[in-house]
Amino acid sequence: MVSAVDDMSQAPLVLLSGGGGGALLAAILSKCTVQRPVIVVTNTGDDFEHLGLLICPDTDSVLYATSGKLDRAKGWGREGESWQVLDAIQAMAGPSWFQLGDKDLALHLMRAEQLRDGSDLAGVTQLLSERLGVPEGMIVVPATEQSVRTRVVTEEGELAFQEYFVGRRCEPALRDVVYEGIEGASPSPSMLAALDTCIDGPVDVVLGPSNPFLSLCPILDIPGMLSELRKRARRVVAISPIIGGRALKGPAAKIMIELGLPASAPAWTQWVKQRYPGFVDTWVWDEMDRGLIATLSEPHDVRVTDTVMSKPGVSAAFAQWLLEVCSVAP
Ligand code: FO1
Repeated sequence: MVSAVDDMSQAPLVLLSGGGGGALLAAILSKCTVQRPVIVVTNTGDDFEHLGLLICPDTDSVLYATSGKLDRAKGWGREGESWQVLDAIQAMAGPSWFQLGDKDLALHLMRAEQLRDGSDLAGVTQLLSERLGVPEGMIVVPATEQSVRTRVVTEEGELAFQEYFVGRRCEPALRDVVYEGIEGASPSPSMLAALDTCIDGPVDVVLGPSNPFLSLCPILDIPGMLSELRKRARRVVAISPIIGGRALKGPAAKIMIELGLPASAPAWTQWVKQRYPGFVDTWVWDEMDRGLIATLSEPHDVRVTDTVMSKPGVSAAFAQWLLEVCSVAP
């Protein structure tokens, strides 16, 4: 189990994250840990076994993003990567559909050795954080120690997550999403220990601008997760991954349409609220969607700001704005 950070004298911000927008938000919050420690809880539903190695894509995207090593153009993997091992695998007609770069493989070999030596997922993630240079004051912790595997039910049948996401580039229309093994999972003990280390009042929880179906549900649906977070949280804030009817990256908008929902910030808000009643206090939408607030059928605490973190000058301002929102009780 990860030993809790000793200097966590202020209540941390807890960010629930997938690998895309959530990892980018984790990266900007990693620069603010002097103001407030941050615990990033990562989705494990994308994890799978490949070439005999446990691959944890969302956890690794957060590790790379917060240590300044993410390939930002691709949004996953390490910058300045080389591909000699993948080329050699391909030359032997091996499984090269999932691209593991040489440096990324180094991380995977270290993870494999640590797991074989008896470390748990949180422990190996903590070790990798230290070795990669994730700033002190930030803890990255997978949501659970148990195996949760996202599977998608599509018009062409059921697919394992990476088969759908990478193998089929999210093309088959989605009908449903299931999280195999989630009934037997429980919130990570290391996450709970980190939450309980704070001595200066309650934490604030932020649902990153991650895909709700593929990245946030496999965290929030873990039995006990909602109540463990809610009972410690002063405020729960959810950031819309939908901006102007589109997701900046990934299939969130496409999936909403396939599930019969409009791809819009209000529809995302209603969906999250219906699935997790009473969990979220404050909804964050992008400036572009300000005009849609009036379309909500009942009053919500919607806050609007510029959330497109790739725009110059936006990310630091967004982080400060978010810290401000989270600094007071709802
Ligand atoms: N995404 C791809 O689209 N193609 C890949 O070949 C690929 C390889 C890969 C290797 C390591 C890793 O940590 C992530 C990788 N991803 C790849 C991203 C991965 O599929 C994630 O699940 C998505 O980022 C969704 O969060």
